[in-house]
Amino acid sequence: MNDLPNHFDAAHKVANFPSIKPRVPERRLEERRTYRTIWISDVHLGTKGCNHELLIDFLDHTDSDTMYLVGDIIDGWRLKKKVYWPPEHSDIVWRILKRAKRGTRIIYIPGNHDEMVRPFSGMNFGGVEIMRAAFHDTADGRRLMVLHGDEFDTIMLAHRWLAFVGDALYHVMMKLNNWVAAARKRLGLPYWSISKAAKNKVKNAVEFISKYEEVVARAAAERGVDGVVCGHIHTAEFRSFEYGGKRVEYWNDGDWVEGCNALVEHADGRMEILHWPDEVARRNRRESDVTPSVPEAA
Ligand SMILES: [Mn+2]
Repeated sequence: MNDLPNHFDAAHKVANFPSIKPRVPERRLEERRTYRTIWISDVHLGTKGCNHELLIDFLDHTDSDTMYLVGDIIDGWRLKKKVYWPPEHSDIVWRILKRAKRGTRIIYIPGNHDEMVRPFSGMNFGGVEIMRAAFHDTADGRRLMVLHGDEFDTIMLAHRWLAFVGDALYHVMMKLNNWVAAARKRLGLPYWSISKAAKNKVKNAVEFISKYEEVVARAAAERGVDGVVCGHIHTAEFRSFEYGGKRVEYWNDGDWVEGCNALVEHADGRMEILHWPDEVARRNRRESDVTPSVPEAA
């Protein structure tokens, strides 16, 4: 437990917010895009899998009236085994608390990896409201149910074997993913997720995801809402279903381990899944476009 003081120090720093400064300095507020709502989930703070660099970049380039943290924000399962908490993870917590302080409504719906937060549902910590699930009304009048999504795991019993095989394989793949990402970065190549590419090729995984999406959408239809927003399966997606002549939308906000996605609602109620590595690549291209060309020597 020689890592404990370090961990304690992180908690102490968060408690002393905002007297402390983040290690990665915040960008100017004027540079941010504003949305009505932002949903993110499956950040897995406390694990090496968390892509904190891209998430800090995302948080520094966006703002919203409301922000939903749709579960698995902190990975309590991994932290129980081994304490891993780099300063950038505190920076993320700092940025979320700072948003709350600036007036963003923050709703934190714990998932299965941060289930230790679930008993605090109904409470408010430094402007962060903790809820078991929520209903969100879009600007154009749709009612969406927001939950993490592990609630449907028991219904997916037939696919349980996949979860067992998946977990072991997943950690091997994540280690490989970090290694490839670091190598690609050194070579100046854009971020690319090995596990995401592999997952797309595995037929069973595709079937599992497809079935999961149907189960969740059906549950939303049964509750009479217009749609559902969830996370959990690390696969950002939009699908439209029809049950008894009524349209039901399925939105998954993805994750910050593999895909690095966020779901956003624009001022008019239009929703969009952002794939942040693409947004960064686009921004870098724009920046290189505006760089004046060096005149050639005569
Ligand atoms: Mn989960």
